[in-house]
Amino acid sequence: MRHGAVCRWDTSHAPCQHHTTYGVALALWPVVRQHPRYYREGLAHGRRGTGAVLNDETAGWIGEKMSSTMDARPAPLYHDADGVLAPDGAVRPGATVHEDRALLKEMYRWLVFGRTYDTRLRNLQRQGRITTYAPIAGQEAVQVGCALALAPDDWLLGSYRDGLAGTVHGLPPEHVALFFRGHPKAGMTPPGVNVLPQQVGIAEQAPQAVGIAWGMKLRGASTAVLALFGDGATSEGAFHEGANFAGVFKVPVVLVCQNNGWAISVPRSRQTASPTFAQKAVAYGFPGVLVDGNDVVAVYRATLAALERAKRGEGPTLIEALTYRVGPHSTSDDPTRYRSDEELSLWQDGRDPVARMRAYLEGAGLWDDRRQAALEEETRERVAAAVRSALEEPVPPPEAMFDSVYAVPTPVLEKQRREFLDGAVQKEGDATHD
Ligand SMILES: Cc1ncc(C[n+]2csc(CCOP(=O)(O)OP(=O)(O)O)c2C)c(N)n1
Ligand SMILES: [Mg+2]
Repeated sequence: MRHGAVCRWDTSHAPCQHHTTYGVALALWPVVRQHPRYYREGLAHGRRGTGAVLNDETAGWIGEKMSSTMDARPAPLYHDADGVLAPDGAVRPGATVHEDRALLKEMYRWLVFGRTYDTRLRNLQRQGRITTYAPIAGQEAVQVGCALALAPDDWLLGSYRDGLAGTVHGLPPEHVALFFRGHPKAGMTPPGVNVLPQQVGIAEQAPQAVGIAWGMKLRGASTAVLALFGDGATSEGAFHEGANFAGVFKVPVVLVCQNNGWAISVPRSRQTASPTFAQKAVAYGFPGVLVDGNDVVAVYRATLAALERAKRGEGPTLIEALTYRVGPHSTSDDPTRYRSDEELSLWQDGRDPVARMRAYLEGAGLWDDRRQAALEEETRERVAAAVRSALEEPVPPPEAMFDSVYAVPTPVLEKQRREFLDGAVQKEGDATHD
């Protein structure tokens, strides 16, 4: 493991025993595959444990298959991305920051915007002015790093928690508040903004993104698609269907799994037995990359590399961004019932992505208190304007739910609209009669 890269098992980010073991296993592989006896013994060992059971015939068959496919395999598909910024904002040993200063400051501005808007939206829900809310705090670096790597013509798909990424990619910020207000205008993305509406169904973004990317490929476009989803989404069929199609048709898509440790109250350890989510890509025949999701520069680089690869026609990439949701799953959740204060403090106090970037910028002489005060003032105004716009948007009549479903409404939809309106008239009549 290269120095500074992220390790899923060792949170200190130092070279760790797991990687050493992994390395030894890989080094021994040529020996093992030439000696079917080792293979069988290994399988017998597996049988004594809780692993899957294979008979000897199958084992021999797998041995032959593996030998031929291993020889043809060019390079390992899974790797850890190099980290750039340590949690204290220092540049990791061996790393350099070569990004443009303006871009680095833009990253920080968006991180601060994300944190400020998030706090405001949580408060609005508490005041009963929006219906529900899924906080982003702790995950800002993934969303900002990914979205800034996109070209304006690329497409972005995200979940209920990915409004910040959408905003960075051009969605007017009031759309996020409108979404959590349950307002249909949230789904009406302005023309020219390549962001699909936020959605609650988990993992659905994967096959949708793959479909869009496939269309781009068929048209010979030089654009790509990025889909954001959570660790829990990888247990849905839609994730696997999307990933499989992406690999088979080699489409220009980047699938980004925000591993924030939890799927509501289900911990990562109950979501998968795989050591990483990133390595699931290997089974689908494309690269998987694990990146420190709280290091905005590392996320930006890993995403940019994956997008460039997609645009060169080399196919999809799965990125696992290791991060943490410091708030509740949603405003109806109480995380103190399923996770410890120690775990929260480890991430909230020790690995905050916003503080990390500020510390880096200050250390590099690119930021100071005066700039911070000006940014906070400007951000407060931007957030206030977005909230005002979202809350002032008039509530449409209920039958508006039939509008904008299709460009040309289908006969079934028209029938439903008529029935709904007749029912509404009927109810009014009943009420008058009473
Ligand atoms: C298809 C589908 N199944 C179940 C749910 C219920 N659900 C809502 S959020 C959630 C957990 C998602 O966890 P994860 O993918 O890790 O995303 P996170 O909320 O952590 O960002 C589930 C199961 C849903 N919204 N959609
Ligand atoms: Mg999650």
